[in-house]
Amino acid sequence: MDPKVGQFMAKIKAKNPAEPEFHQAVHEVAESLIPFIEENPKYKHAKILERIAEPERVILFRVPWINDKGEVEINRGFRIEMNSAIGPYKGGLRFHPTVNLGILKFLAFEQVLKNSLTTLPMGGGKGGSDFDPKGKSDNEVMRFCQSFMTELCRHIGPNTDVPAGDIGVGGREIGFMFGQYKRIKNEFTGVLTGKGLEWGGSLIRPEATGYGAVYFAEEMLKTKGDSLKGKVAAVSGSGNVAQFTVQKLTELGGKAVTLSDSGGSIYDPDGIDAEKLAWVMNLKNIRRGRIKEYADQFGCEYFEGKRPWHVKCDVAFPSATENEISKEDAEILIKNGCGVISEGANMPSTPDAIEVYLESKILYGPGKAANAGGVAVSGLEMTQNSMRLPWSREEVDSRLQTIMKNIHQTCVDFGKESNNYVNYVNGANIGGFVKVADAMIAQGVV
Ligand code: NDP
Ligand code: 2IT
Repeated sequence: MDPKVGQFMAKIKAKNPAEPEFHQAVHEVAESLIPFIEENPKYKHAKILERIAEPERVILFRVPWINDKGEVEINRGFRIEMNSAIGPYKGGLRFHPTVNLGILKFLAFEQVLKNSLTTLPMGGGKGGSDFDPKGKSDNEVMRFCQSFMTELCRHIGPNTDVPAGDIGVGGREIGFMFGQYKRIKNEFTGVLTGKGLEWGGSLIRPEATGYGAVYFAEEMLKTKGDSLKGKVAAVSGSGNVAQFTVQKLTELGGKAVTLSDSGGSIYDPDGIDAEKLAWVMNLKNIRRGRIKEYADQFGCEYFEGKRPWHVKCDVAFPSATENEISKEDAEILIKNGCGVISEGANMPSTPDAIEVYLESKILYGPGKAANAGGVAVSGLEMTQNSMRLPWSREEVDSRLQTIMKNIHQTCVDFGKESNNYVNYVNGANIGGFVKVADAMIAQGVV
């Protein structure tokens, strides 16, 4: 390890103990940025790297609510307001039992650079709760969301901090939270994104992260004169990002052969076509069932407790959660011929999996670039809310495609090595950093 990276990380770990995911995210960025900062001393003198690793504000609160049995339950709520140099804090809310401060700080840290890459004026934030929506009734989810927003509403606003969805937070939860915000503040504003179409939402926002990850893979392949047509893909997860990744991939002539959830993964070598995908959407978004049922329904293999990386594929779209591809998984993927990884999830690859990709010189699009389509269309939802004028599907999709192309180009501009290999990790980290860093310098020591 570069000794300067070692010294920097020792301070980060001492100051933020017991936050391994935060250390991991900062370490990856520091590896890219420290050599760049050495060559550009204005960033060093202004201590920009040290400043972006410290949240501007952390909000932590009690969320009491009453379950269907009439019992009091207590969860913990968080909002990390990480950086507002280039716009209001912006980023999702995650409801999952594993949520803690370190996980949300890693997500907020990544979000700052991701949002900068989108070219839109958005700062970075993230929040959520250790509440587990699984197995809860709609009424329980509503009471939880109302209690969560009763506290959160005093900290957010359309020009201050604009949350959205992430794991465990979709249209249903955004609706309950929006209703409570509006009731308390007596204001109908674009304070959340991912809203329903009838009440301020944007067309294509549900699709945007998955579509964007596919557009990004297509851009990477284009640099090799290739495309997704005819490619076989392994996709993990079966939630929002996974579903629309499969949809766009199929539209572009590729074939998705896997999906997963926390129970295990399915392998359907015939491909998850539009009809099967519609069935999955009903299973996951309406019936809220397990992916195992797909194997029973369509007569394919189910691997209990296993991730999907052992199957033969050309492209992988990790779309479930962090650290879901280990070094061994990465080696198997590459041995089986996988040459493209486009990360729909945030930080799905462990650091030594990333090392395997970079050594093998495959096309590797890290999450903060490849999954930025979601927050980008959230930014477009904010624009439409400000204008009080919705755009058509074609308009939003075309803007999304342009944004993904621009992000790809930024990665190439900042990440191309002397041997012409594009290191998208360096490209995304440095490309995202420069705009935020220059804005921070212009705004003084604040
Ligand atoms: P959803 O809640 O819609 O779906 C999450 C999926 O991942 C589910 O299939 C879930 O399975 C699975 N999953 C979640 N946690 C785990 C775990 N610990 N182990 C195994 N499987 C797990 O979330 P999204 O699709 O919105 O998010 C997926 C990823 O994409 C996350 O990393 C998120 O941060 C990232 N992302 C999301 C964006 C968005 O716009 N929604 C934007 C950019 C990134 P189960 O139901 O069994 O828990
Ligand atoms: O990780 C992410 O970029 C998101 N969950 C989406 C954030 C947003 O504000 O749309």
